[in-house]
Amino acid sequence: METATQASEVGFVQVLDIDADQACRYPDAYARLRRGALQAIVVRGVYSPAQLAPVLERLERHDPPFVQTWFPEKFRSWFYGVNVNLSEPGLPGYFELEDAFHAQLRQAFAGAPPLVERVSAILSALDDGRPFLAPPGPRPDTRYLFTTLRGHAEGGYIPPHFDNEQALRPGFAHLREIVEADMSSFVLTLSMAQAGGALEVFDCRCEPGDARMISADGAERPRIDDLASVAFRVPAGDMIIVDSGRYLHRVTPVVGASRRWTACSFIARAQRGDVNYCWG
Ligand SMILES: O=C(O)CCC(=O)C(=O)O
Repeated sequence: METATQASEVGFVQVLDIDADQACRYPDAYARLRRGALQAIVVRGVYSPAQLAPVLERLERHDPPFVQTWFPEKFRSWFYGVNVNLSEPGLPGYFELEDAFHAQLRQAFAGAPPLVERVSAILSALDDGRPFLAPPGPRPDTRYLFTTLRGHAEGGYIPPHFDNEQALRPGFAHLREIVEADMSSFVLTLSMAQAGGALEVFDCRCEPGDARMISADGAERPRIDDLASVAFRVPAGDMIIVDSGRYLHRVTPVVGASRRWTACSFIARAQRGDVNYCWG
């Protein structure tokens, strides 16, 4: 097992930067993220550029025909799949999409290791072998989408937020009953923007309960102007796992015509059972 000295400090952020094929040498990495000894883990070479080239070509053609949903219009970004955060209460129609979505994800990655298996195996190695699974849905034989794919067009961005804020969203009612309050996330870059499109993490941390208060109507949001920050531009094929529940973060505007494509999921421990849940 490696020790905390493997992490390096980037600004205020402690980052563990490793190769995907070395993940099993860091079985306590996720535990360190949870207890605040790390803020980010960068995993290199989850996919090679050669593996991603045909995937990207397909995503640009919208092939296979994933269900497409949108961020608020001004963010100039969309999902292949459905984001729980932005969904209606009760997630109408959501669970009916699950089979097709996961089958299409396999099709999109044909010729490369399937995304769910590849990413969950790496995450699991970083958490002492604990599984990372799509959460069970509210009805028998239903399941959440393990992830969503996201496209960000020129000018696309995501404003500053804490992922723990989403626990208050209407679509989160069922997840709130089955996951712990604190979330993290992974972002696997499928293609980078020419410039911008960075995941910028601010030196502003709050506990899950406080993030919920910040999200409440009329509450004052943190001002980013005076905050130190670290911007991660993660190359295609690499993945960042980040304490996005407790740290304020945003995606900076995409510059140039090349789209930023990612797979991104939120992660939390299950309230029951020694497993982690990932959903898009
Ligand atoms: O795409 C990223 O780098 C981060 C995404 C994010 O912050 C979110 O979806 O909440």
